Amino acid sequence: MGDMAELQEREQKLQGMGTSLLRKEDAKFIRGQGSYVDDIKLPGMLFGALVRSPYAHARIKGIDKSKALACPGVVAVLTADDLKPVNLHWMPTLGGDVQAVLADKKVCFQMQEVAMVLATDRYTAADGAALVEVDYEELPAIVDPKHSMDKDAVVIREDIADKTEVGHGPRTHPNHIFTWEAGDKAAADAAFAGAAVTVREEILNPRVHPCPLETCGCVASFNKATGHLTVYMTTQAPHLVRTVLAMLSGVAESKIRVVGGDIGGGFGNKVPVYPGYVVAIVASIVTGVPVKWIESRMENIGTTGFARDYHGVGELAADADGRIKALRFTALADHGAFNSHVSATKLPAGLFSICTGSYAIPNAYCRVDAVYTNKAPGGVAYRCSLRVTEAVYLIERMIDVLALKLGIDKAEIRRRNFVKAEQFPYTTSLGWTLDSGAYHPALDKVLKAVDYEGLRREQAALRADPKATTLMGIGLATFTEIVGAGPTKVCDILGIGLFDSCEIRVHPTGGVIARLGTMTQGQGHATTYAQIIATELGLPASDIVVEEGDTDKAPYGAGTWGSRSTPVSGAATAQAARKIKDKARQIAAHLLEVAEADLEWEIDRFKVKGNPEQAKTMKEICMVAHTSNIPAGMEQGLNAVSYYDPPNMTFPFGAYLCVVDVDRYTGETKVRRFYALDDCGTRINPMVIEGQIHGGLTEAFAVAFGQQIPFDDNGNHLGNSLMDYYLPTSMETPHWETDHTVTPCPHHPIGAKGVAESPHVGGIPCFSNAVIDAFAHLGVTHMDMPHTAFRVWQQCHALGLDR
Ligand code: MCN
Ligand code: CUM
Repeated sequence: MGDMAELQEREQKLQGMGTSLLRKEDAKFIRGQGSYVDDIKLPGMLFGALVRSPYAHARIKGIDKSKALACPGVVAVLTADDLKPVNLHWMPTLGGDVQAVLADKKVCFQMQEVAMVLATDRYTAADGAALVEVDYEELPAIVDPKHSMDKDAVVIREDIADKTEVGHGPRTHPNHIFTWEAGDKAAADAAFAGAAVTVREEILNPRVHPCPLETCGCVASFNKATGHLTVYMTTQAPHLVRTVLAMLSGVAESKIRVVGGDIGGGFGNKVPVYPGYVVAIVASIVTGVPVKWIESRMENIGTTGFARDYHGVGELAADADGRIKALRFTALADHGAFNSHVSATKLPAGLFSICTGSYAIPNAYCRVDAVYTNKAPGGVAYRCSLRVTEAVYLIERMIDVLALKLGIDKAEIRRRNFVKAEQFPYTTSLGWTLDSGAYHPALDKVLKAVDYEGLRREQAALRADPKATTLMGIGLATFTEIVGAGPTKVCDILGIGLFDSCEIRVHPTGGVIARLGTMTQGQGHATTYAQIIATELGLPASDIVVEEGDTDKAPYGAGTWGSRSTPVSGAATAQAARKIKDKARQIAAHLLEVAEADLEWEIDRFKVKGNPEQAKTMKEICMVAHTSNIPAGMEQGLNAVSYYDPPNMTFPFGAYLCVVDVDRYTGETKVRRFYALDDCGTRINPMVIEGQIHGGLTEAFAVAFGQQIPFDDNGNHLGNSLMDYYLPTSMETPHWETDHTVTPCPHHPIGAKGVAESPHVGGIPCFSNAVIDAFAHLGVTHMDMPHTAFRVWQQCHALGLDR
């Protein structure tokens, strides 16, 4: 017993994987000691403010800078003409397109960047921006993507009008970006033709915006004497940005340093390279002094990476007992005026092809047409795993529609179609190999926890009661995610494979510093990567420092998005630690004068098998590794680096259930209960996971019940301030109940899958399904998000429920 207690104590000291270690980074955040980009103040720094277009589509006939330049404190006004000599008026996007840095002859969306005013302080820069006079000639705007490819549609992108493709295959119209197809159309059509039942529904994912608390910004500092460029910026992918900047500016990549610093939320918004960054950099190169540019809230919501705007039609074919035979999906994707969102070269529709979900669907076909409109660019951002939100929304909505048509219970129809445990690894009809899963036990655990049968009985009783003032809805979502981009043979951006990295240095006294290619924005990486190393190396997490985001220090990686940090850099971390452990084992064998095979690892030390008194702790080995007492020919030190190219994506999954009460007179909805079971394989830090689930569910709640970016017919943005755009506070946010199962990832060194986006991806259809389920007995099969009180009331009113 004494031994057990001692082992436990040693294990506990490490605070390794599986423990809810409090977040190491929070000590500074809760004391207000974080350092965000706007906290950076460099001597002689100028401030940039952007002049933006009031029109969604217009020609620029002239720009008069004189009044702005006359304003005391204004130093310069930059326009596209000023960027032309350095060839920086256009830039490549992470989606294979080009984007105007400052509008060149015309603007293509409202609030597009037209000029930057540089001044000695932020207020003067804003005053100067108001004084720049731009002569516009307004053009008709295309707002509805359904009209982008009309015969007589106005050409939005004259710069590429003649191009037969923009990065992703042939174009059929000047406003067409690409067509992406997956699956076997003929086989799917045949399955539909022979099916006992088919269902069809228009499925819209409205345009939304992640709206992180900190807006985007940068401080660019070019040193004319050394030729070095340093950019402090809000970025989720500092290394990719550095590469883009090198391509753009011609400055050697070794002389460019991108520093991420602390980031107040990214949620996908901070992946792209925005014009504001580039103009600030040019301004610093030209003036030789540092230049700061920070977005306002309205600029952030109005111009930076939005999400979704997917206008789809879903169809399922099934036999009479609800076994799905085929899935078809076609969508029109509104990408705005430039195809600027991050997308792997071979995956222009992201990972949409995960849309077969958790189900064994033998035939599937999808087609997505992406088009330009006169709206801000973007499309993929917002805790989405790259179009997985749209995919999961499609399948989880459609399976409910099918259940309704057949009169089968919504849990039962899922159970009948799940990929079974013994079928893994399971290759879907759209080509992904789901590595592992245990869908039936997850769903059953949830149904039992909430007493599903009891809830359905309560619902039936309420429906039978003519005096009932509320409608009760029960929503389910049993989703499968795809995260961890990704295998470099499948995924690259601008030709760079999406591997990721970790470098570990162990110091003589056992302190460790680890540097990674990813970039935390609030996910808790300083804590969780340390926990992986703690368990792997037997050194306490408290003494392990994690550094990300400074490209001069960290090894190359593609950054933090698509929940890829754990699947890719988490694996690199374990691999690097294992290289160090291998060397430590050699040293231990040398010290103990035994063969390596005679050693066994125990928590924090190597012991001689059968002679447990003989042992060397990792701490002891750390010191010895820096002396002459190491095996002949071995080099000193305990350092390693790993570049990890994952063999496959990881496929976390979950079973969510939501109970919602709808007031039939006002359309107000109240989430009575939300139960979320997630399976992300091995859990590194249960508390951090819980935090991620709470955050993701809250964002799902926001999307399902209130967020949308509307435009009028002229392309005027109708909701880019927090007066209009819905951000739920603790008052509106429901209580979250969380649960888990653990199905380790078979191809990941520690068995972990990503988790951060699951709650968003799975949460949205769960809420929608709950709201629509409240009306299911009245023949309602679908309602579009967001389910605001007004919209839900309209449904009640149409059914005569409010009388
Ligand atoms: N984790 C764990 N065990 C696992 C999986 C994850 O303990 N099996 C922990 C990780 O160690 C990490 C966190 O959970 O601390 C999230 O890990 P992961 O799922 O790998 O996702 P990333 O770290 O790559 O985060 C990216 C993801 C994305 S794409 C968006 S969008 C989003 C999200 O993270 N943006 C966020 N969550 C966010 N949370 C905060 N606070 N701020 C954002 O901007
Ligand atoms: Cu799709 S939002 Mo996240 O992947 O940065």
